[in-house]
Amino acid sequence: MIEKSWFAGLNKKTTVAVLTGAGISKESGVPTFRDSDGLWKKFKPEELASFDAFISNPDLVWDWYQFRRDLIHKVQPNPGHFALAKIESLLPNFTLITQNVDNLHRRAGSRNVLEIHGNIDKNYCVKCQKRHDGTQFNGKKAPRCDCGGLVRPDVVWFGEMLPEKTIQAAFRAAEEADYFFSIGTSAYVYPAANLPVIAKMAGAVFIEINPQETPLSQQAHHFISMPSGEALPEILRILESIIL
Ligand code: BV8
Ligand code: ZN
Repeated sequence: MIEKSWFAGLNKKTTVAVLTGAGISKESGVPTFRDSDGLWKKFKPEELASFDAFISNPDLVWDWYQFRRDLIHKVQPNPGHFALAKIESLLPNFTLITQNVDNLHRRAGSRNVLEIHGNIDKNYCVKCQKRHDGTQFNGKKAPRCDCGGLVRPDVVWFGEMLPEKTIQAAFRAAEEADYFFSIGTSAYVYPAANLPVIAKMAGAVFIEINPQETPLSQQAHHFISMPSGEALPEILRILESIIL
């Protein structure tokens, strides 16, 4: 399944960029969005992950994020997250771009993480923009800021701009990558799904890890149809054997 020859010539100077999606957290017990048992099964994305949805039904959207926060706080990073953190420690030029808002990469020890869709543990007031990151909100109702404004999760909803500096850094990492891995993402949401294509067009070796085919699988130099929790430890072992 995974050939050592794919990584021939990879060394400490090699620039590597990785894009992850919800699939890398599946083996931690976090449901993905679009798998058959996914989060979108009951609700449509636009009904939950959009500003209009939040304003028209703040308690429903807030409660959905509370449900996900509570779940994420109970789970652990899995071997896929830990392997990526180890690979980062082997390679000085390594960038991890994630669409996930679940903090599991950082909890596994990854350091250079670009959270292009935000972070579920961060919040801010829609009226005065005051940050409410550390506050532990309990309860199902959308909390209010001391200015009276609604507090929202600091995640990127449909139709919202991605954090400018973060997405620019992600585009740069894709353009400069010698190797680009797309792991556990259905490559359905933009502009994230552009990143692997940008990398490949700029000359990177494009490797995709996903048990299912995606719209990008045909373009990958190597398509590894395995769960990331199995594939990444195997790739780590190969890299440890070739990087001196
Ligand atoms: C923007 C909120 C611009 C955070 C999310 C038409 C064409 C192109 C683009 C558009 C279009 N219409 C609209 C757009 C733009 C839109 C978009 O892409 N829409 C889609 C539906 C077509 N994008 C946006 O709106 C973005 N903003 O473009 O702004 C702009 C310009 C000017 C002015 C204003 C704005 C914002 C995008 C972010 C949306 N936010 N969620 C949250 O709640 O988490 S989207 C949601 O999907 C999550 O963020 C998630 O990160 C993202 C991607 O999902 P995946 O991570 O890929 O997860 P999924 O379930 O889909 O797939 C899981 C995969 O894992 C599967 O392939 C499965 O096979 C695999 N898997 C399963 N098990 C494993 C595994 N893999 C490995 N191992 C396993 N064990
Ligand atoms: Zn406020």
